[in-house]
Amino acid sequence: MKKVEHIGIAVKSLASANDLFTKLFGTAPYKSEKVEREGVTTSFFKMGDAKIELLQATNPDSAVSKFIEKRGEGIHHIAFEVTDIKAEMARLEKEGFVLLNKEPQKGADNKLICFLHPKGTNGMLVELCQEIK
Ligand code: CMX
Repeated sequence: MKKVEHIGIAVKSLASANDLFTKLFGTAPYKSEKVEREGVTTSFFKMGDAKIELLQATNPDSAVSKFIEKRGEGIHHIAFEVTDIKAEMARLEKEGFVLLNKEPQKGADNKLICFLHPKGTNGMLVELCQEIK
């Protein structure tokens, strides 16, 4: 893995969280994007070489809805940039980690992504992501 690409934060309201994080960081989000398949609307802030992604659920079955219901708002996942996501998925599966999907999926911000189950990673939801060229 190359670096922390972004940290995902689950929020109830993207509009009010955007205001709050704009005040906190002193800079506005550079983009907002809906990811239908994941049931989320996101916004992104630049933070040096990494990003902060705010996530609001778009439906009650979304992973983010369930997360907020069970654990409240807060850090939802940490995403790591990889060069070759398929190779990294194969390596991690061999190491015994539980991949949430067999093939890379199209995620927000022009990325191919794959999540690892948090039960196998000390309670932290890990996302692998590779920039789509
Ligand atoms: N971090 C840590 N633990 C988490 C978690 C998270 N983000 N989300 C769920 N869990 C925990 C729950 O607290 C629960 O723990 P307990 O059994 O101790 O109560 C356990 O995982 C199971 O949770 P659940 O609510 O019953 O939910 P599911 O098993 O249905 O799903 C998970 C859990 C991780 C497989 C699911 O949330 C998932 O597929 N996540 C990946 C996809 C995702 O999060 N998409 C949104 C982001 C999209 C983007 O960034 O583009």
